[in-house]
Order: sequence, then structure tokens, then C-alpha cells
Amino acid sequence: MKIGIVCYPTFGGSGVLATELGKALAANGDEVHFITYDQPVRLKDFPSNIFYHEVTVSKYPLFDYTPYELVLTSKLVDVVKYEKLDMLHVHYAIPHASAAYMAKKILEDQGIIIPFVTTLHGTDITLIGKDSSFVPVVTFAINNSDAVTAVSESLRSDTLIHFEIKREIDVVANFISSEMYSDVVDEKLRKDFAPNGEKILVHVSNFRKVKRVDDVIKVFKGIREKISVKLIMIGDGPERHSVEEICRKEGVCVDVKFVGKTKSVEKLLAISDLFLLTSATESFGLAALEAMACGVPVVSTNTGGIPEVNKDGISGLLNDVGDIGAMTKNALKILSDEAVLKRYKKQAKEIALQFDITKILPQYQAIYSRVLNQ
Ligand code: GMT
Repeated sequence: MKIGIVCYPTFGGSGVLATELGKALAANGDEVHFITYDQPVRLKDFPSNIFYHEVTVSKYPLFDYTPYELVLTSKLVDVVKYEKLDMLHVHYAIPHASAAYMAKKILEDQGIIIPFVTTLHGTDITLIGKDSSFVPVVTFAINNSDAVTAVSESLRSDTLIHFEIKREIDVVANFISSEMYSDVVDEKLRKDFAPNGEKILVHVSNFRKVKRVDDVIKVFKGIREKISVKLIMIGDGPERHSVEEICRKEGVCVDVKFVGKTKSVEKLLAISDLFLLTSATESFGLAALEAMACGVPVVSTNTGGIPEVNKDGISGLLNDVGDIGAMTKNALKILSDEAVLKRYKKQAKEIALQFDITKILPQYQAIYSRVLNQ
């Protein structure tokens, strides 16, 4: 099969997932064409059956806002036609699903049939998507996709609540490739971050408001009052500056290290003892799943799709959004007893294996077959 994948090429969960999916399909023998405005960050190698087509947006003096969606549509038409693609899989509804629909119609006019699958990832529904300025377009694009998937039951149900949907939505969870993650600790690296045997907490995100990163610092402060701990903050984004200010205000900077958008997330996860995920809303929580794949338990909020991956009392503990006290108490419950920590680490890894690519890829492949045969 020849498939075109459209995604955001950034560190965000939807782009990571789309890229890993493309790589897995290629490893399975399919021909994969990534169509994005930049090379996806997780796309490091180029085997003979992976291709990248850049969507280049030129600036014209007339446009205050260059119409990216139209440039993407033209690129899709071009790639489908000349690379003879069988189907498109677009990740994140805005604006990828409507661009795919437009490309499909243009190609139909030229006698070319190109079905497309839309995967909803989260904020395309729960935040931006339900903004009234997008609702009609998002609703139309979902209803007119050839198949639609959501990354959790929770996101599926949010989509049905916020939009007038007249079609089936399949739930296909986020995945990890367990081969990529190891629970083997690099002792030297661990010592660099925790020279005196402190426990290591970790947070990974794009530092947007929705992640409530301030809460990570507040919880860390509470834990630090009881046991020796260090905190590794991975990622970057709009809230980074204010979070650093909170660290200063709370007087915890000396034990917090901001490492930015590192490419070796797995190595840092593997030396960590506990992952903190404080999001106000989260359709799934791929970052938590990646931590669990390294045998790191998760103390998180209980919002959206998080309970579908972080199993309460097994891989970690769930808490209400903003409940700093409960998150601190629960983190201490896991960290203060070596036997308890060991048990949670083992269980986190076991749960993560349930989301291995080998279990999830066939679900996408079944949807592709259905779409190509309809
Ligand atoms: O905001 C982010 O976390 C990035 C965002 C994205 O679309 O790039 O992530 C969303 O998609 C991920 C992959 O499906 C999910 O695991 C995340 O939970 C989801 N983020 C939110 O819902 C906030």
C-alpha cells in the first residue's frame, strides 16, 4: 500500500505518534509519504520506502495570514497524483482533515479516488476544535472522512458531545514501540542528576497552559519537604518562563533541572522514579505511556483519557485536577517505600506493554483495509 501521512512535524504527541506509525508501516513493507511543513522530528532514517514532501508556504504582501490549508491541499493533490497513493491518513483535525477533503474532491474531478482516514488527537476537539470559529468545518471534515479514529474512549465521547457527528468513530489508543524503551538505568547518568542517591521525578510536556506545569513544581515542593528528590523538566513552550519563576519563588531551583527539547527522552525517563502529569485535560497522555514503558510509575490527574492508560493503583495513582495535596501524598506513598516503588515500576511496565505497537498497528491496518474496500 502507498500511504500519505499528514501531521504536525513537532515534538507534540500527535506528530510523534503519526511518525512512529509511518515508520512501523514502512517496516512492514508499505510505502509511506510524509507530507508536512517540516521534517518530522522523530523521522531520523530514510529507508527506501519512506519519503518526505515539504509543504512550502511562500509569503505574499497581500496576505496578512498565508492560507496554509490551501497550500497543503495543493501539495496533497500533487503527491497523491504523481506518487499514485492509495490513501491518506491525516493526524489532528485542524486543518488537516478539511485539507484532505478538499484534495479528495479536486482529485475526484480528475477521475482519481483517494480515501482518507482522520485521527483525532485531543486539543483538536477538546480545546481549539470546539471553539465556535472552527465547529462547522471540523464537524463537516469528521462527517466526511472515510474513517475517523480517536485516541481514547474519552476523546470519542467528547467528540460526540461537542459536535454533531453522524458516523462511527473507532477508538485506537496511542502506542509505544517497547523496543525503543528500556528500564535499564544508566547509573552514571543517574548520578549526574542525583549525586547523593536522591529520588528522581520527571515531567515531559510542551509547557502549554493546559499542562498546568505550575502544579508540577508545587507538588515537587511538597515531596521535597519530606524526602530528598530532584526534578527533571523535559520540553519547552510558552509557560517555561513563568514556571522557572515559580521555581525561584518556591526556592526549589537548586533541585530542578530544565533540559529543554532533548532528543534522548528515553534515557532520562529510564533514570527516573516517578512521572508527574498534572494536565487540566489530556485525551490520552502519550508522555505518561512513554514513561511507563521505561518502568516509571505515574502520578497524574484523572481527566480525559488518562485513566485509560494510567491504571489507578497499578501503574500509578490518579488525582483530581489541581489537587496538589493529593498528588503530593500519593507521590510520597509510592516513593517512600522501596518495595512499593519496585512493585509500581514493574506494573507500569506491564501496563505499557499492553499498548505496544504490535497490538495497535493491526487495528490501524484493519481500518485501512475497510476504507480501501468500501
Ligand atoms: O498538547 C499536547 O500534548 C500535544 C498534542 C498533540 O496533538 O500534539 O497531544 C495530544 O495528542 C497526543 C497523541 O495522541 C495525546 O497523547 C495527548 O494526550 C494529546 N494532548 C492533549 O489532549 C492535551
